[in-house]
Amino acid sequence: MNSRLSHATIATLPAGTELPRYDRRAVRPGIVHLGVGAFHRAHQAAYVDACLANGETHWGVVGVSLRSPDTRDALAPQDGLYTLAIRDSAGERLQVVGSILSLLVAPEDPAAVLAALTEPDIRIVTLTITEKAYLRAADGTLDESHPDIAHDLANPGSPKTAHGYLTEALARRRAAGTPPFTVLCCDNLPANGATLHRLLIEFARLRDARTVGTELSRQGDAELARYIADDVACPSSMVDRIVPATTDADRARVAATLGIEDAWPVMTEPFCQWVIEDRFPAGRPAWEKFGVAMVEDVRPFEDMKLRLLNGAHSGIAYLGLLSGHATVDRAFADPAIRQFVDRLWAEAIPTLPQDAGLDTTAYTAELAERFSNTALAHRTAQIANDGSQKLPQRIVASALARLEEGLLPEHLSLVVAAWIAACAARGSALPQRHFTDPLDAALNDLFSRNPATDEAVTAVFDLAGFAKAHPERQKLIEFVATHLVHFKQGGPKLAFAALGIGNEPPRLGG
Ligand code: CS2
Repeated sequence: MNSRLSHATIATLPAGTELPRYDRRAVRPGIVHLGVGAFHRAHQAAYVDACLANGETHWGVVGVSLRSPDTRDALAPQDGLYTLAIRDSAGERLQVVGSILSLLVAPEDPAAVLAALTEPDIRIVTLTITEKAYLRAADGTLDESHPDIAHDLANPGSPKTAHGYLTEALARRRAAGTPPFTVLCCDNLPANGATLHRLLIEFARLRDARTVGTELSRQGDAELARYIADDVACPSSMVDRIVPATTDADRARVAATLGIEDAWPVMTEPFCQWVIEDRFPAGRPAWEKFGVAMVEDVRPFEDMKLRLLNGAHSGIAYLGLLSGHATVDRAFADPAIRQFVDRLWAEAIPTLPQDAGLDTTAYTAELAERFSNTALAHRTAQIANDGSQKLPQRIVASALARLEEGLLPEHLSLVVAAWIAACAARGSALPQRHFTDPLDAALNDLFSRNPATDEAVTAVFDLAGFAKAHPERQKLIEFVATHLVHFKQGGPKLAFAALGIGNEPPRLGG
């Protein structure tokens, strides 16, 4: 196979491959996306592709990687084109997406990223940078002690963090009299837009503090925090599409179908959902024409997704790993895990807004189907990454909500215990770096001291900031510690048995 997907070769693709239905040369950039990984390419970039095909040609995407050059290296020789492989038991549908017009690697050229962000035509900046890149301290505020924050405050013209880029770009736009862009967070954080807005304001306040009395402040750069608070819109959004990491086998299969090579096709499922708070003072694509729900309040949808989909995902990941299941569909086919997930949903559902018209029955039925998609091979180890950043909004929030109402969080708390057990199992039952977490060094240090179980759970809660200062914190710690003892003594089997899961059904008759 010598030929590669690109403008020059796209016409040679076999019939049945969906191609961009617009002239890419006529498309102008209107969106900068930070974090141009597989999820962005399966989700927002696909929605934008539909807008472009509908004639809204001024919303092309400039993709920015904040860390690694890998996506740019794969896509630049392909003129930004890539294949989306939409997979389920019925087979695989291939769609070539053309909405990413150019790719930048921030560490290689921060000035180019800032130049893109200050272009007046850029009216929206979307982000999928993963939970940990928001650099929140254990209490949820901006982690001022993080070296990258210190770096960005000292070097505003060559930042490393999303906060540094956005704030500097907004300062430059303000100075140039260019209206601000709208910042659209697409990560799985609770109230993601409001959370990012708050972090940006905190970061800008630190910047302001450094410029007081200097030439910059005389030029009006001070009070950037107030400008961001008053003039920059950060709507929230709920994004949903399952995107397993692409494997070499996926690459080979897609190349065999296309007849040419794509260095980085993206695997995904047919399901796709986007719910966006409709607050775009600088304009937006007509997303509502392409299945996006533009709403006033995203919160109910966000909570339902984080607590039912992502919460179950984390449960399946850690319990799956501890039970020897490498993929979500295999874990979900395990009767004990399946029963556990049903009970987890039953625990989480009463914590969701009751007056928002959410149909949790239909939602969980659809989730069960999605988790059973054997064509995805979504690895449990992939979801297991960064649990300390994910569990607060997926599991701990619902557990605390139940405790506040005097209800038990027996199944929710088991997911936290399974996370701790899976972290501790690395290096013995699981490979050392089977999955990673920003807290790995601290966790390994803790485990090596062999603390008593309740001490270990308390220390983990402290490190991860779980239930910080919450009145029900101690109760939750006790639930988690009880489960963790079971994991230690008899693995998931005993932990399930203590909840009455996995017991042989009583025999009827003789
Ligand atoms: C998963 C999510 O990796 C994970 O933690 O739970 O990436 C999940 O697949 C997406 O949020 C689905 O929209």
